Amino acid sequence: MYPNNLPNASIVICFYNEQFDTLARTLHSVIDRTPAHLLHEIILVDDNSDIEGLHNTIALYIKANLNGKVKLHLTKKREGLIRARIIGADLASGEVLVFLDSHVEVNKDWLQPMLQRISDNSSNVVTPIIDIINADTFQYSASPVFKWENLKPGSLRIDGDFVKPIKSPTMAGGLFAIDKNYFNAIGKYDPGMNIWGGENLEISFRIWQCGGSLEIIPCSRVGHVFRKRRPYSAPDGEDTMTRNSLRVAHVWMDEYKERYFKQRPEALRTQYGDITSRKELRSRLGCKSFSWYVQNIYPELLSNNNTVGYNPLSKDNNYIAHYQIRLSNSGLCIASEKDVKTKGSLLTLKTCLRIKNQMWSETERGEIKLAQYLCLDSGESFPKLSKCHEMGGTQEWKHKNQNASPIYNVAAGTCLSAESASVNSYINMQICTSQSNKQWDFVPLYS
Ligand code: UD2
Ligand code: MN
Repeated sequence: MYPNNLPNASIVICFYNEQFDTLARTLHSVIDRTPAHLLHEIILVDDNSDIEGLHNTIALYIKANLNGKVKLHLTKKREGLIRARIIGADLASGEVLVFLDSHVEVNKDWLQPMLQRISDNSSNVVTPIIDIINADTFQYSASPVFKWENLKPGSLRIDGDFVKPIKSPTMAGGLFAIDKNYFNAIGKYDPGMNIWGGENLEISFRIWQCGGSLEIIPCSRVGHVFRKRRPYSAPDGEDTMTRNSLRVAHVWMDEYKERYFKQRPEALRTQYGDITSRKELRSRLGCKSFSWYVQNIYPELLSNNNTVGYNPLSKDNNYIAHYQIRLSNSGLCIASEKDVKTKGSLLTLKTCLRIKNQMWSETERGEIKLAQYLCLDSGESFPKLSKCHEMGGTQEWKHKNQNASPIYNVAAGTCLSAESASVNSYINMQICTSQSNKQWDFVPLYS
């Protein structure tokens, strides 16, 4: 049950070359599933799409079918999603801004629980749970990834716990709601960021360090099409993820930025533009340090043997389990294609046998090692065996410790998947779903 007097919302949707039907699905779902008195307007920002005729098609469609609620704006030049969102926000006149990607489907009662948290406190910034729309079939399914959030033990005890807001150190970036005045007061977005990437961390750090809070609202769910690759690049080929990340690091991360450079030494030579006005913003708002953020908002990062604070020189292996990894409802297990000591070896399915190249050991920090030697690493799209770097990320895995569990990689955000349920078929990394080729059993060894 939600109060009647919730603030109204301007929904800001930016797009560049979005497929027409996909965009129409986004718009119709918002109109169908948002109570009319809460939907102040939808602001659709066309970021100078260059698909012939697309803008016109959309303009005509809106005029014929959605007139009144949807306002279409065309940017003068390609701005990138960050500046396009600022443009959309500046055009908005509702009390709350809700940002959405252009390929989503909002679910039932998606907006009210977010508005309620914002009306409780205007510095609460909130996100829905992001469900999955399959990029091949466009079918909607519940997010399995959400289950992997690191919740404190005991935080899900009674039914009511499942609907409470969950504080989150960062957001994915695409889908969130924020009080409009608060958005303006904390400095919108960094307009020096180009095209795509990094703005989600920038706004997350800024919200926390400057006195707000960021939370996931489990009762609000929005499906998003996760694509296998990004279908566009920057017009001049710039690596905007690196540029934008550098701006985040230099403005918000204090001495912790050195850790970024340690991972990405080549970034020291990348241009990132002028950051004076963002540094001024930070001091004007009197924001806290990044070490305050790490210690108070994401202490798990320090205690988890994770990249920050973890001593990479320690070689002690605390094994917590030894098992074979069997594809559920099959007699096939994950094995290295080559010898267990061959770095870079890919993985395939073999008939389950208790032999060295099917014997996996899991460590306390979530690594899965073959024959207690090389680590299972998510790789680019094919997982492989790599030298253990003890830094988490691509070598940190999560699963449910029960049969038919997905095996999720923390850095990749995807799950182990068999190309097919047959001998010699390769293991790859895919978006986590409940399909049978992504369900694994842990068959204990030595028990
Ligand atoms: C994620 C976010 C996305 C953004 C991005 C990091 C989710 C679900 N998505 O990647 O919102 O935070 O991380 O930057 O959390 N667009 C433009 N102009 C451009 C490029 C993109 O308007 O130059 C639009 C695009 O059509 C889409 C939105 O911006 O509606 C986000 O882009 P995306 O879907 O390619 O990003 P995604 O989901 O891979
Ligand atoms: Mn997207």
